[in-house]
Parts: sequence; structure tokens; C-alpha cells
Amino acid sequence: MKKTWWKEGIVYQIYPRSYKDNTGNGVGDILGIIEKLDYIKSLGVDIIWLCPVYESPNDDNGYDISDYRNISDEFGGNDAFDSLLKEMHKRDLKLVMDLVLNHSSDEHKWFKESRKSKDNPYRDYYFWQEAKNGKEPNNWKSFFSGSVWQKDDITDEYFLHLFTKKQPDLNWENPKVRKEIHNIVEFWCKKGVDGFRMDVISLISKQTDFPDSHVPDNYGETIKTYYANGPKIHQYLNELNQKVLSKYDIMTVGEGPGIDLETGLDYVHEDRNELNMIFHFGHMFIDNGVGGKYDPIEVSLPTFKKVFNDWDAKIYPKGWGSIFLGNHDFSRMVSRFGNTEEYHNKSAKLLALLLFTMRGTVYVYQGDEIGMTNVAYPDISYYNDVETLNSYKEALAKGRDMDAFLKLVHRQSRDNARTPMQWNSSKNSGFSDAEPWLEVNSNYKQINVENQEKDKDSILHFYRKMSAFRKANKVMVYGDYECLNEDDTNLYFYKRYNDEETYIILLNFSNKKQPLDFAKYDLANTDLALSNYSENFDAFLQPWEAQIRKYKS
Ligand code: ISL
Repeated sequence: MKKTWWKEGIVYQIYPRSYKDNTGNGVGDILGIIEKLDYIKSLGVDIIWLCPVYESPNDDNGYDISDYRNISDEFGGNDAFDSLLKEMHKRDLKLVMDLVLNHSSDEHKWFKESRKSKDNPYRDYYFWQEAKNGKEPNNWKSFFSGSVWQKDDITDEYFLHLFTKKQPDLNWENPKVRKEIHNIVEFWCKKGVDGFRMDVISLISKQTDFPDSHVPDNYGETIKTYYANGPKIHQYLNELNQKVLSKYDIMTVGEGPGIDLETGLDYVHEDRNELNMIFHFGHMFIDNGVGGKYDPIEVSLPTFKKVFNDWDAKIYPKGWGSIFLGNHDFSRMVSRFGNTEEYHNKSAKLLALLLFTMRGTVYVYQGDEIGMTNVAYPDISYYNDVETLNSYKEALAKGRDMDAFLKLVHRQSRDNARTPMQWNSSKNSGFSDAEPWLEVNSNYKQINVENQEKDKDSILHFYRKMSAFRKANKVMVYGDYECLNEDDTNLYFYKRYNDEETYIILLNFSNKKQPLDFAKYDLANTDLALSNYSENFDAFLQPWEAQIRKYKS
């Protein structure tokens, strides 16, 4: 397997609005990130993925770009960005930009032109359709509630928006659009950025006859069958790769709703020249019922393990994967997969140990390194995320029990991951001198960076230990992976190995002591390399205990 910096590198994802406010307006900014670069470096991070910082009316917090070549003044503008890149490179940190190329903002000049008239030169930059039987052209539903079609009064036609109506989908069928996109990507490559995370890249090729979904109420199935992996997806990605990406030493990771085991490898196969990695959502949509995230279902540990097992088996050795357990779109990983009530410290560490011992590039989301948790605001007025607010309105219109729905919001809202970073126990958690754009999680006095810097047993120090361990042991990056107990409902054991060495990873995903079959796994023939407990026992694993052991022979 070819060795590269982006396979070995550890990525830290920053949601700039919530990281650190340097200018004192309640919104995180680029100067704030620069202030924290030494902290970031101290985590053992090599690469920063920066969520969008371009000019944007912020209908979806930057995922609606109105100018692809300029940095928003709210975040500090182009000068701040140039300093960031310089300061990062000085510290040997690489920068991955978030590029949103499936849609633009409706305030982008292309769309402003496009909507003016049917014969405007920019008309075909987007998808316009006539009404069908006096209604929307088909039954597709937006990721963010309601129809994907919005009628525009100027020309009396509908335009397509898979996300909000301020995020019209770009028409990649049009060669002029693709050329514009290639130029934008080239612009950032020439500026010296080190890679791109490409937003919803699985959606860029449309079925242009726009057939009705045969399962309109089945959210996941509709995305997979009608929105994602369209007929020209690989042609477009290959073209982008050949015309621009391949000329630079950069990394690419495509975000892939609707990409499944059957379609995944084609995006990342090393002979196909498309992307380096994708984010699949096998484990992230695992608790979604047919109605999506606000229709959650119970998940068992074997189902969770199966996702990792199946993807690893499918992708290697020809492709490469990404390992993550949270980002700005999901609830906090320790709230979701751990136990924040009784085992906050131990379960956050277990999840970190999982992240850093899996095959694939590791992505750490800001705040997870101190075990930041979900937030439970008292009512909907505290929330900001457009997806949360639209889902709430839809639930209200449908007459759902709104107390129960607020509980679902507590569990599922994207704002769980977007609360300001908890730096210390001073006002506004040291994030800002002003009222933050989104209220700080009330547990900031206990959970914050400053406290954890002082505490040798903290989650923060454990992250540093884990990143150092992965760096020192390349078998964690390139070695094979094998799950040892697919069906166990409490324990997750796997091996990472190459011709020279073999490690076994033991994880107890439960609140109880679990018997350990020392003989079955030949554990007498191992040395303990690392654990989240200071004392370990041969006969059992303690609640949320995690161990890395190395075989002696
Ligand atoms: O957020 C989700 C579930 O809670 C996903 O369905 C998400 O909308 C999907 O993965 C696409 O996400 C990306 O594109 C969106 C943007 O809002 C997200 O923040 C981004 O990560 C539209 O650009």
C-alpha cells in the first residue's frame, strides 16, 4: 500500500463560528484560530479541516457560498486567511478547505442572473423546471424539510434545492459550470492550500428527468436511489481530478450521503483518479428510522461493528477510508456512543482509543478532545441550526407532541456539536467577551481545556497520548484490521497487524464489568501497551475499559 502524508496525518476539524472569537463580536473567527494554533499542534494534529469561511449570507452557516474566492469579513477576510495559512505552514500544519460545489447561495451572482429570465446566459447554471399539473415537478423532499422545488415568481418556474431554498443546486451538466468549478479549485490550489473536503459531493450528478421517488417517506432510501451516485458522478470527479487536483500534492475527502458499500470503492479506488477518501455515513445514520433522524431507532453494538467490518473489507487494499465518530452535523460523540452520566471520562477515552486504532485517516472534531457533550436548551428559541428549526416547524404543522419532539432535538440537533468551544471556566467559557452567537453549554465550568490541561488523567491528555501512539506505531495506520467478536453485544475486540507485529484492541462498550476470556485471545502472550484505566485485570474488563495489547510473538 502506498504511503502518503494524508494517510498518516491526523485531522482536526474546526467549525470556525464556534472555535474562538478574537474580535469580540460573539462569533468565532480566523484570528481566533491563529491564537490557538499552538494548542492544536500540541494535540499531535497534522491537518486542519476548516468548515466554510467564504462570503455567505449564512442561511446554513457558510454552506451557502455567495463568493467562492473571497473570505467573509465576519471571519476576518482575505488578510486573516493568508496569515492563517502562513502561520499553519510555519508550524508544519496543513490546511484543508471545505468546498461546497453541489450548490451555491441564491445570493451568488450566478443565481441572481439565472433567475432573471429564461434566456439569461446563466439560466442553465441551475436546474429550472416547469410546474407539473400545476404543482412541484416531483415529490422529492429537501434534506431540510419541504419540497426540493421552489417556485420563482419572476419566470414562474421552479428551481431545485436539495437543501434550503437559499441553496440552489448547481447544474454540473453544463460544461460552463464545470469550468467555473475547476477554476475555483485551481484558485485555492495556487494559493497553497493542502486539500479539500468536498461537501455532499455524492449529489452533484442529477437524474435530469427528475423521476418521482417511489418511497418519498423513506428518507435514506430516497437519498440513495434518487439524489446520490447519479449517472455522471464518476465522469465529473475524474475530470476534476485530471484537470486540476492531480497537478497538486493535495488531499481530497468527499462527503458522501447516499454512498453505500456497493458504490463506495469507486470514489476512492487508487486506479480511478477521483478522490482520496470519502466520509460514508454507515455508522452515523445508524440510528435513523425510515423517517430520518427525528424518527430514531435503537442500535446494537454488533450493528455498529458490522459497519466498520464491512467497510474495511470492501475498501482495502485498493482504496482508503476516513475514521470519524462526529462532526458539525451530528450530536456529540460521547453523548451518542458513550455514557456522559457515569463514565464521561472513561467512555470518551474509549472512543478516542477506537478512533486512533482504526484503519483510515483519523478525524477529530473540535471539543471532542475534552469530551464536550450534547446541550439541552430549554426551548426551541435557543436553537440556530436551519435543519433543526425546519424540522421543528414541520413537526408542529403535523401536530406531533412537541414536548417529546424537543427531547428529540436535544438528542439529534446539529447544534449539539456547534456550541462554543469550552476553553476555561470564565464567562462564555473563554470563547468570547461578547454574548456568543449560540449559548455555551452550561457544563463548561467542569468540562474545559484549562481544567484538563492541569489534570494528568484528563481526556485531553489521553488524546495526546493516543495521537503519539499512532504516530509511533505505523501498523495502526497501514496494518490490516480484523474484528474478533462480531456478535458480542458489549465487547468490541479487533486486531491490527502486519508481517512484523500484531496488536489486539479490547473495548468494553458497557456500564458493567465484563468477563475477559484471557486464554481464548492468548492474552498471556501480550504486553499491555496503553489503557484508559491505571489498573487492569486478567479476568475482566471494567466499565468502558479500553486496552491496546501487543503480542510478544
Ligand atoms: O446533517 C445531516 C444530518 O443531520 C446530514 O443530512 C447533512 O445534511 C448531510 O450530511 C450534508 O451535510 C453537508 O451539507 C449540508 C450542510 O448543511 C452540512 O453542514 C454539510 O456538512 C449542505 O451544504
